[in-house]
Amino acid sequence: MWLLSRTLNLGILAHVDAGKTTLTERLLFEAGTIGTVGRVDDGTTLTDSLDLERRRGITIRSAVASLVIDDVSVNIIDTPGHPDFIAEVDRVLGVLDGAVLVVSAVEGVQPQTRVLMRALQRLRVPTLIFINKIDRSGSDVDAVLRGIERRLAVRAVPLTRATNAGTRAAATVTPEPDGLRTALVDALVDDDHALFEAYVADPARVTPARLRAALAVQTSKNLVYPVYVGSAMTGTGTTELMSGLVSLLPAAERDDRGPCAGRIFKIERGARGEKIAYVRMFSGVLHVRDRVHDAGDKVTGISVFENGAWVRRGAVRAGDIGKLWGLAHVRVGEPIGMRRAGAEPHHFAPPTLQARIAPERHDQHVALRAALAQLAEQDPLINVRSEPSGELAVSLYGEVQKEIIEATLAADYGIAVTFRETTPLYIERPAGTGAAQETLNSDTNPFHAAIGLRVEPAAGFAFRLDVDYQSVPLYVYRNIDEFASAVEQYVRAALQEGLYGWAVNDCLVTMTSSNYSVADGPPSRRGPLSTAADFRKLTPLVLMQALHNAGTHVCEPMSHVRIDAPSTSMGGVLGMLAQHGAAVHAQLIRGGDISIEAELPANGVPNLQRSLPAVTNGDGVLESTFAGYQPVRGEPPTRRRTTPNPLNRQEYLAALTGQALPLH
Ligand SMILES: Nc1nc2c(ncn2[C@@H]2O[C@H](COP(=O)(O)OP(=O)(O)OP(=O)(O)O)[C@@H](O)[C@H]2O)c(=O)[nH]1
Ligand SMILES: [Mg+2]
Repeated sequence: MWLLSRTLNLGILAHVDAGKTTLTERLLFEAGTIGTVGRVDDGTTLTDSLDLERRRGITIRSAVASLVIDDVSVNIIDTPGHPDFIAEVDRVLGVLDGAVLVVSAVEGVQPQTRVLMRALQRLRVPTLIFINKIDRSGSDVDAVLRGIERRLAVRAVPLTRATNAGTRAAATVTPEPDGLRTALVDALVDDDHALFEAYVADPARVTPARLRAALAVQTSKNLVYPVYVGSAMTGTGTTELMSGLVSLLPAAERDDRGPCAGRIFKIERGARGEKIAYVRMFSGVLHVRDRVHDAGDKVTGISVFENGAWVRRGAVRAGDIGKLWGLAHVRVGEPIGMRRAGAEPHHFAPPTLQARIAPERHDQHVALRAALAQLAEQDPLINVRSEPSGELAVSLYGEVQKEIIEATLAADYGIAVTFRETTPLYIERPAGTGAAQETLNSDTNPFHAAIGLRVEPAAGFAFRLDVDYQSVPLYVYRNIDEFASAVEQYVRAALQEGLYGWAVNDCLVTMTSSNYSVADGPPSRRGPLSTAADFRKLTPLVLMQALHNAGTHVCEPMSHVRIDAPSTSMGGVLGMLAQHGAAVHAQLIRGGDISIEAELPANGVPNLQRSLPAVTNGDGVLESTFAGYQPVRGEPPTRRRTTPNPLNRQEYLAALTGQALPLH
């Protein structure tokens, strides 16, 4: 029924094994969507539905389910926690109204928890925190609360507490009203002056309802983080969490007005191999038979949630999540309907590794290429590259992702593959500032366009136009903004392969001059007319020259690792780290355990992961997070280009025209 007036698109996020899938299952059960509670350990949960997920007991792809709480339809997106699958979380972030960040009462705040919290804050997603597994021995809710305040650096307000934590009898209780009231006032007055004044004037007049309303407002602004405790396994504490979901997070009112706009956040293949795209609608209504994609694809079918179950319908409207059939060309992350600013930018660090991949059977090379293209469509960060040698290379986050790709290719496509060596995915950064330009009708410039570009170091990529509209061919581009975004696209494409063959990041590119020719009349009398192709082809030539003048540093991805292990294995762990050239930053000994933090080149992490069980008797745990890029020492590694190098003008021009082209 659409009759429910509000929808909440809710993400469940956490580090690996915190209990996201178990919590999702529990919420679905409590709300009556499912009649029995499945278990991750038995491979029977609703959201871990892939074969591989059930066999391995981990979540690989995000999955959507739905439940109804009061008058709110809650679409729950259960995400994977393993850092290798962060790309799945990335795509989901942009479609959320709110989130639950799960923290284990035993393991506490992990590096991945911090990565996720930072992303939620950046995107301003209102978030509740659920401290899970209070029934497990070793759980320490107070320590976890301190960890949340200190390591997540957020203002947390516990709304429930645990008794008998660490035992099967663990239960969630609500704090006594006066204590809760004081805690709420403490947490809220800093950002609510009216509340502060009312409280000072007469504490008794600040009602629980007023505090609750203030809490909802500040939660929706990411000023405070309500904390619930409980156990997804036994179900204690989940009812309180459910009431928090609908009272503290901002569910969207249904509103069909406005232009049709949504975003694709997941793609899967149906039973017959057909493509199914998951959309979250932001405004308007999308109907069956609407044409929504540049390629002219038409929506042929739509499913939406009604009372927790998928049903076929003729339309999906603002606030809702829908499954769409018929969009053969759509990719994850793309907008639907009204043009937004193109694909969404990524929220997490890029993959840092690449591996060559080859089919075991020689005759499956083409099939492998097609299969990888299909996987890349579901997972844009897989990024398949055809090496000049004809081999295929995929970018990767880590070993687990590699195993999953291998298993998926075998199970779904019948292709057995081997991965060749895993190597770092280096990047290049400009070493300084460099500029270059081409003028019209010069000996070196065969195109009917003229541009000047400057490249300089920056944090992230940016493009700027520093020319006025008179130097832009406005008969080709509708306005100067369209010109700017076209040139930016040419620049981005050219930066995929820098001086050493690696992608160039962290630079500001400025267009410093531009000119065009017309058949008769100013600015040039020497025609012929400039076309978009002239600008497109000239840009790489000028850009690479500017980059050459700037010079680049090849940089390697670094990882920050934390290893927790029994203290008896300290010597072994330190030795292993030294062997991998890791710089140890911190060592902590607590009870019989050690915790060591270190930094090393990212491509050493899979090796560490492999050696860890041996040096820790199988008791070591390693977590790694991306720690930025550092210039490599010594001879910079190179990667062979897949496109002709514009710095070699003859070759570049020859490739463009398909024949050797003499310069004037
Ligand atoms: N004792 C106890 N075990 C739990 C609880 N919640 C989850 N578990 C167990 O912890 C393990 C991981 O649970 P999952 O629900 O798969 O965790 P997850 O966060 O979804 O894991 P990934 O999706 O792989 O990141 C499983 O063995 C669960 O049975 C809990 O509240 N108490
Ligand atoms: Mg899971």
